[in-house]
Amino acid sequence: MKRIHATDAVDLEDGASCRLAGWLQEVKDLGGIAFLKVRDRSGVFQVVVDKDNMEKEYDDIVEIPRESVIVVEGEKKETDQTELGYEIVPSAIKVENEAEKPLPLGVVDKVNAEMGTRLDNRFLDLRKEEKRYIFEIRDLLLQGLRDFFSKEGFIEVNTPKIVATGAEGGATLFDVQYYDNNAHLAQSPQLYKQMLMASGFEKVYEIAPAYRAEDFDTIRHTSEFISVDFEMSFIDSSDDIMDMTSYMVQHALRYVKEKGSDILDEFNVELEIPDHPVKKIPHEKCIRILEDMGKEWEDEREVDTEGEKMLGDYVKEEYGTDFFYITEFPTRLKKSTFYAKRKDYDPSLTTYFDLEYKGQELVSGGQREHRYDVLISQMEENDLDLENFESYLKTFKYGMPTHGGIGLGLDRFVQQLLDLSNIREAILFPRDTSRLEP
Ligand code: AMO
Repeated sequence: MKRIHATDAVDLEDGASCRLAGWLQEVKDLGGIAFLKVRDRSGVFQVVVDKDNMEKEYDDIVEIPRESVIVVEGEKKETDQTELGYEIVPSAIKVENEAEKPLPLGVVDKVNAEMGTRLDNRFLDLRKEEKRYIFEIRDLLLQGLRDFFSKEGFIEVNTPKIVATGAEGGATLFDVQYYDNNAHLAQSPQLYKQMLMASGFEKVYEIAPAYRAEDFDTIRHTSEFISVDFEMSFIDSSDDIMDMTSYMVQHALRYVKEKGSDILDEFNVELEIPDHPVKKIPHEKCIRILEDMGKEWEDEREVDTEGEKMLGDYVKEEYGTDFFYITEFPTRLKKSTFYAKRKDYDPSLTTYFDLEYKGQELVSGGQREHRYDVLISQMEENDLDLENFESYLKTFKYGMPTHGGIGLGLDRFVQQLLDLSNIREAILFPRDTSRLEP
């Protein structure tokens, strides 16, 4: 007999034979009769074991440890005593894999274990329904993003993750021993996306891991994250990139709202789909707003983590939205890397922007400098060794269109969308300064 899910058995006729399987969540032994609660991906079903019918097996059945995998064959019996409206009267119960005792982490216990313990035993932690819901939303978000890119004519690409040079500065590069050479893990597909613009792909996107050797632990950084990147050519200005970014976020969130409303209800969050156009505030204006709000600067006048939070609150209050762009990042800031195109009318400003969501940076991007000579002088200004960028620079010498793009942190997107307290909640097996296992 083919195994069916707990929720599928709801549609069977009273008395029908069936075969179900799952994890033994709870055993209630009342002496002559025992109730087993068994969980599969769809829900929890109840099995009633009567000692009169299963005399030989009864004592062993009530001793099966919690979280063991069991297979139950029997008859469906309708009842109003269970959530699914039926229970199973078994003819056979087979233990497929017995769980050791004690469990390193409770699955249905009310007590909240520490995050470290949970992550050490992540496979058990993920058996909890509320944890799996996070990854169901993440799945929908990915589907929504891919749906958008495909409809907009973007080609999905895969660029190398073992690379010779970094796009985001040397400080956060992981080293890799690559045969006789020293290589790195890619911090961003940035340089490759740009090279593909010289190849005439015009619109590309990539959803892949990015690596940063962040030397601190925060609730919004990990050493490995999923970066959603796009790049497009023949743009007139960074406004084209911001428009595309807003449409992407709108489409993905609409998709999640449509397909995942049941799961969203479990999180008690109000899902905002941003209106177009999304509010844009130049960096310099952000600084003035923050000063009016009483912020003091430690050194550089820059929107830092605290500033982002304050601006998020300000925009929410003034404009009733969780989304806004910080635009025109000044050239002086570290964030404005060598490839950023500067404003024609004022080279002290770049065309770079961040999209902020609930007081935290979600997206970073802008128009790139596509003119070879200007790019070289910006790299020299940044003290970069041009030799390390030879294969990148070559692509600017034989016909490079105007172009730009963005990187969006998928894990952060899930975190902010579901109001999760820590980015690690949105990652199956997170990597950080102190975690390489599991
Ligand atoms: P940036 O470095 O700002 O830009 O990264 C883009 C987005 O990726 C997410 N992110 C992270 N998420 C989790 N842990 C981290 N350590 C981490 N670092 C970044 C953030 C961030 O907004 N090359 C540019 C993109 C481009 O211009 O195309 C880049 O990588 O959500």
